[in-house]
Amino acid sequence: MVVLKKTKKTYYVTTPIYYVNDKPHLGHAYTSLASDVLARYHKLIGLDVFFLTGTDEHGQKIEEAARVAGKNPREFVDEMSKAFREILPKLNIENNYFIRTTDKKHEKTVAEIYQKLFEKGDLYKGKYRGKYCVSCESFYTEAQIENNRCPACGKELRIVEEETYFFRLSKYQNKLLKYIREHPDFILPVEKKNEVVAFVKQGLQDLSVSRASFDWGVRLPFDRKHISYVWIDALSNYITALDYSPKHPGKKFRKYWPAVHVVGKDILRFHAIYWPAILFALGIKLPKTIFAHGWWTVDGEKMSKSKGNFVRPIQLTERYGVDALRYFLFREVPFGNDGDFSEKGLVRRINNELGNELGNLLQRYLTMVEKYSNSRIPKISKQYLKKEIQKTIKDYEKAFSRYALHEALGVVFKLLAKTNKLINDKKPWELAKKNPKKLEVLLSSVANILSVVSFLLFPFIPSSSEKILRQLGYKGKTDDKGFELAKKFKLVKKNQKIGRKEILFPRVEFREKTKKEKEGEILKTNLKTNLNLISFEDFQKIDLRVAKVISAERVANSEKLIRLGIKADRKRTIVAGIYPYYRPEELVGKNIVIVANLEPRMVRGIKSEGMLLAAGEKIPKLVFVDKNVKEGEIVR
Ligand code: ME8
Repeated sequence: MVVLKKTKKTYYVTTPIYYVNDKPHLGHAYTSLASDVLARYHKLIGLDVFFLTGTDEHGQKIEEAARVAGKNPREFVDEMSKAFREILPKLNIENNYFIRTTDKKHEKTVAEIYQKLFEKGDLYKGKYRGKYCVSCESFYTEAQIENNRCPACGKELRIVEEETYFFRLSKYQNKLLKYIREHPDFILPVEKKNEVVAFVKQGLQDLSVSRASFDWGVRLPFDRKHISYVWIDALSNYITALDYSPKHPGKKFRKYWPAVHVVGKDILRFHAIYWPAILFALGIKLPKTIFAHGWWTVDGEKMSKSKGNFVRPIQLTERYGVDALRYFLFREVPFGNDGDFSEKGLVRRINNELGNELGNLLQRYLTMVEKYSNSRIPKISKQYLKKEIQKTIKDYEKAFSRYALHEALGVVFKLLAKTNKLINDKKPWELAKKNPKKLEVLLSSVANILSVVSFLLFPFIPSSSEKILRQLGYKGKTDDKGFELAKKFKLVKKNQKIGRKEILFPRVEFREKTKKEKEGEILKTNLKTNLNLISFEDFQKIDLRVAKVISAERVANSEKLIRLGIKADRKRTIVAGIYPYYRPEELVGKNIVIVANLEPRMVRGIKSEGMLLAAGEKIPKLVFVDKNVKEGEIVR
């Protein structure tokens, strides 16, 4: 007889892979936590889940960040990627795999993917000149640009011209529009889908996907001068992590693909346009859903280095606990909307909802069982609030199917409010004297409610849910089988002895930071990053001098570098990243200021002796000095 093994349905959820030029902050944690909530929920309903996260480590931006940190790229990405990996267990995130784009296996498959696209005729060599955002690593058309700013991140755009391979994105425009029309759950939420559709309808330009001007990436097998750049490399992580290769899709890929991609709204376009087109070209099914969530600000402001207002999730979890943060993030803001983080709001929800509605209910209940029932839970077939419980489960599942995570939490807390009210209305202290049978029904009913609630809250606050179940005396697993038992009111056994009582969410106090403390924090962050204070003696060591520019030319194969021949105290060469802000010819004859006693550095094989003074983070403006000042003069 052939025994057929029942195979479970699968569910594959991914986070974006994060750039390693930054340390993990609240925004990164949010996406990863959302994916963890989805992964845990789907495990609870019996699916075989694969949950992927990781880091995006190639590209010019990373190469530059490594240089600024004074490290070689390999050393730099190893260190930074570790920070993203290590934060996961601290947030109680249970991913199945952590991918790095510098993994050998990934790099090999990316090269194979390029090869396949090339052979298919979907890559061709050309030249581009266009407006380019270094930060998002993409080009934009005039129709998309306002005030020379990147439509995705708002940064200043540069004009760039280079030999490149193009991917035939435009070829897939109509196919993509048709696909989106026919698959209503492909891009969510709906408003975001509409934005994508409008964008595609404006007309898609072919996509530049290689560079010949730097090294840190995957070399293209059919043209070794070129390096992959960078969205094909990054997006492919979702399939290379499943051992996909164009030649052998692999068992894991066949089992788990297609994915649900959870992303921030900033990168929806890449996922909902580039990625599907690449998948069309490779002959792979498109993702099941791409869900774009909103953006977190902090006390109404964008998180940024200059403000020093990055919220670091671990500082919060050390103070308030992991579950409190997990709960807050998904209760505070409808999933898909933008939100504003405030510590005050977090404290409020901990005390009012987690502490009062959930924690106190449990304590109150356990005390009743100790006092009236010898620490054992009676088991009665009659169930109070039965209909409400069943409706809660249904509404909760419906909410999850729409990614309405805040609603899923909302319906559970509504049931908790009803349970608190039930206890108040039934007055157990009176029942104990007058009607012990009814008291048993109440105690049995509330145990069942708490067991169901523990499972419903498990995706959000896993360790607290387990603590509740232990206190109810349940010793089994928090898995799909346990959930089934709870739904049938069978999880709590007759006369089950309750466990040791433990306060789940102790009250927390919020103290507004004083202005001085806030300033202190900003100073501390700045000191850690770049604004180190120096002594007057140290300042005197810096030799600032006026220099005359004698010659200027662009460095070959570089987007930014200009080689300057200057004369200060003596003649020397300085290489500076100031193209296209300055044209070489406009600099010749000008008087500038240089740091004359900086250690020489090799830049693209050129010995650079010194540094120019310039102001402005985004667009450098050189410090020019009156022509009458003689070169070599000391600046003080
Ligand atoms: O874009 N609010 O990486 P990245 C909410 N490597 N979410 C935020 C956030 C905020 N303030 N800040 C960041 C990249 N995020 C590419 C992705 S995927 C193939 C390549 C989250 O490090 C959000 O999920 O810039 C956003 O999409 C992601 O971090 C961007 O991470």
